[in-house]
Amino acid sequence: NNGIKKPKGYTVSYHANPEMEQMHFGQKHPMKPWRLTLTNKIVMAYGMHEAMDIYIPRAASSQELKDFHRGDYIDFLQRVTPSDNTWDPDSQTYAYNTGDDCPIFDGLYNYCSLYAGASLDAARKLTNHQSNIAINWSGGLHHAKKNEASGFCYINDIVLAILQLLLHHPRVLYIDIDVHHGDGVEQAFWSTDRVMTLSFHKYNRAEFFPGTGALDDTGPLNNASPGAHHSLNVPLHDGIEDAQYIKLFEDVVKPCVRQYKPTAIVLQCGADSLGGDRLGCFNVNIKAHGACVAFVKKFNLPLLVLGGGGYTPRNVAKAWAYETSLCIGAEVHPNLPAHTPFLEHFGNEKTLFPKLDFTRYENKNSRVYLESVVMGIMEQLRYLQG
Ligand code: V1P
Ligand code: CA
Ligand code: ZN
Repeated sequence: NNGIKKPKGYTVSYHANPEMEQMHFGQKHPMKPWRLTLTNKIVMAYGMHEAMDIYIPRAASSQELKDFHRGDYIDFLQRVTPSDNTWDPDSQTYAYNTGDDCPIFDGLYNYCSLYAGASLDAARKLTNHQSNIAINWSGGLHHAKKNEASGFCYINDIVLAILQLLLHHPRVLYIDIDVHHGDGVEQAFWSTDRVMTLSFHKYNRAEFFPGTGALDDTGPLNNASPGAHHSLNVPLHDGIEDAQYIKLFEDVVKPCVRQYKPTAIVLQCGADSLGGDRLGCFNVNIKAHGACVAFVKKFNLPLLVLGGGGYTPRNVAKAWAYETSLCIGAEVHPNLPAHTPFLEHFGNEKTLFPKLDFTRYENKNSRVYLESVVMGIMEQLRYLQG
């Protein structure tokens, strides 16, 4: 089995329900649940499943979804079908912000309850000490709001999983390396100090989705609110490169952990921050993306690892398979195993670390700019109790 062994001294659990991989958002929609099949095939081809506890989690119940979401929204998701007319002529919108970004497709409710069920299962394995690092690549859907869908996200599995962790943990640190701002998670925990949210993202209020996540959006402005200074944002420009991204990540995450002292960490690993992504605009390679996962792992705290965005499926699958190997602490050969299913899908790039396409975005992040961002974060951290 390629000599991949269970890690010594800790347990990694992998939560994946293959039922949701078949779902379709529609022909032209960038979100392809099929990237999860590709990820799992690479993970299995390397024999990584031998080193982890594999779970096929049940779907979350509607009651579990309502722990965060409003009842009428969940009831809507449960009963709506593609043929229903959900257009509201008064507000000139579709119900609950469904539409082009968040279409109503066949099996939608099943899809939502499956990825949420997987994140809840993963969080519970952490809280009952059956796992030290729990992985759900189908989760990480950070834009969903209490009462509406947003940016390809319907149910906020991250919020549900953090609520589960909060039953046992006094402080949870949420880190989000998706190229988009983790607005739904930030909003859900905006006024509490029991969760610190930290998102790295491309920021341009007018031109890049969702338009929130400025450096000075750090929680309620009223210093008396416990949430003040507990939402952190790292706004970036196009084209950030490997060395810059890794240094920035470490320079920000390390002081956050030192000051906030979380007892568990949730890491959203959206792979649209990779170079060559169909929606993203960074120039980050798979090794550098993985370096963030490896860095967070070193804190030795209960760790929930989630997926998120990622719109060039062959790169998403390689990144998440590589990051699975980092969680296990296994060295894997850079060439994809010859027996990997769909190997033909990868064309000439039968390696975990392909040369990504960096031609589209020039690097607009100067050293001075990144230094000012780190300073801004440090300023916020000084408000926290040491
Ligand atoms: O920009 C928008 C909205 C639609 N406009 C009215 C503004 N939507 C983006 C949504 C991106 C969602 C990212 C999700 C995640 O963070 C987590 C899973 O990765 C959008 C884009 C874009 N280029 O930003 N929607 C679409 N493209 C889109 C394209 C084709 C079909 C449907 C949606
Ligand atoms: Ca982000
Ligand atoms: Zn994204």
